[in-house]
Amino acid sequence: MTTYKFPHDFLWGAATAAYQVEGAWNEDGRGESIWDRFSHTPGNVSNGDTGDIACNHYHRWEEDIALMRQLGLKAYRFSTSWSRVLPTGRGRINPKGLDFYDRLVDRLCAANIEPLLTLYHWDLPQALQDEGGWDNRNTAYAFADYAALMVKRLGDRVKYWTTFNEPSVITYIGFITGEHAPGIKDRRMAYQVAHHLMLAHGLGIQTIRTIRPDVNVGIVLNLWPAEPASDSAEDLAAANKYWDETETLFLDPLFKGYYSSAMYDMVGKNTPKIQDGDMALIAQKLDYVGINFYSRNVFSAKGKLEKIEGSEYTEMGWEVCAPALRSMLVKINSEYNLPPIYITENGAAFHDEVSADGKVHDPRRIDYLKNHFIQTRLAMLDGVDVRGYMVWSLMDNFEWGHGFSRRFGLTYVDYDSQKRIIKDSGYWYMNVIQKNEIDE
Ligand code: IFM
Repeated sequence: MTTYKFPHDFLWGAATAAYQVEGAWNEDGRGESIWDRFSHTPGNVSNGDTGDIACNHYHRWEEDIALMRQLGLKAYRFSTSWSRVLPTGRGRINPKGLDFYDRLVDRLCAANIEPLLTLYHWDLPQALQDEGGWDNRNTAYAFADYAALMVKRLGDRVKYWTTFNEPSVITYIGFITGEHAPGIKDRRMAYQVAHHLMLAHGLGIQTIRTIRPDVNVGIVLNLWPAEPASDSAEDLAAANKYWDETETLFLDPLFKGYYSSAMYDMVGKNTPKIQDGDMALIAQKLDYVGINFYSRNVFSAKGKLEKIEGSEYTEMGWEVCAPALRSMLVKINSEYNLPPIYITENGAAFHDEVSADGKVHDPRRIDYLKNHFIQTRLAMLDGVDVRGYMVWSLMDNFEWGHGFSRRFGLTYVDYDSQKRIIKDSGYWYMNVIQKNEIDE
């Protein structure tokens, strides 16, 4: 048996996002977001589900912090809803919205749980979308003002500030496939949005640092390594081409200060408008980078493989391949000059149900997490500076276009009664955190 020990200060935690858990979509002065508008439009979300109530975390936050304590979490990654604190995106402040996050942060600190705050997890105020949303450069400046508001209020207690969660999902799924809010299919707009997200990140970092130079600032990227189906040079070239055209879209500007030539070649006439000074803003030094990892893509010279013979797949249709996490961490660590890394999301959707014994037995999720923890530890031994791990997710929640049909939680949520039941994986994770090691 091998035992994998983690550093004593390794930050074990779990993550959620505002629209996926909060509910209370129109309570206490919250404004409409693009996800409210999108999910309320028939046909956009499976089963007509919406985040109107979700996990009702807005009302059950105390119970949820008690749950985090029970799990022994050292950290909690969550996002704030822009339209809850600034109902129309800028200008008029909603004090009740700010109070909600203030109480949440206070109680997390009292419970000795480190709050990791993300400012933007996809829920743009609808009022800003009506002015062009992320296609409009002004939205980046509105984001910086929102960041200022939040850091002034919470910066004395929140030490980790993330600007954006997964800019690539916003770009590709919000603006190319249109499967996420705002549901647009426009390649020109997508790449302009990508650049404005980067600009907003840069402005946000600058603003946060000016107000609170003592906090840590970063961004969260989701990366899907592209791996070749065989040792052939053709397959390798296909995998590398895909990686260069898609996965480096944000890594390059953030950590090299420029967009790659592969990106320009691919984007062609849809190249975004970039103003003088933008790239320097975008490439400011960060205190950390968050990596979200779920799966990999495999390529042959003929294109992306739909199924890998012999592989296990999650309910999302994503291949389970933990070693790809280690090799990807090693790759980006050698290709970029990165700050410390946090795994800010990792987890799996499997079919879960409450058994006759009242428990939720999810051995596949335990295996998934265990193997990914081990691969992360191996990457650390290879020299990658990983400081913490946030499991996605603390509890089952609204999985965007899939509604409530996909369960990622360490905790099962019965959406009718809102009862939370810690799954076997939650108890297993509790033990990992306590021992700070894993046996294989
Ligand atoms: O639920 C999402 C999360 O909001 C962002 N990262 C991926 C998760 C699973 O799809």
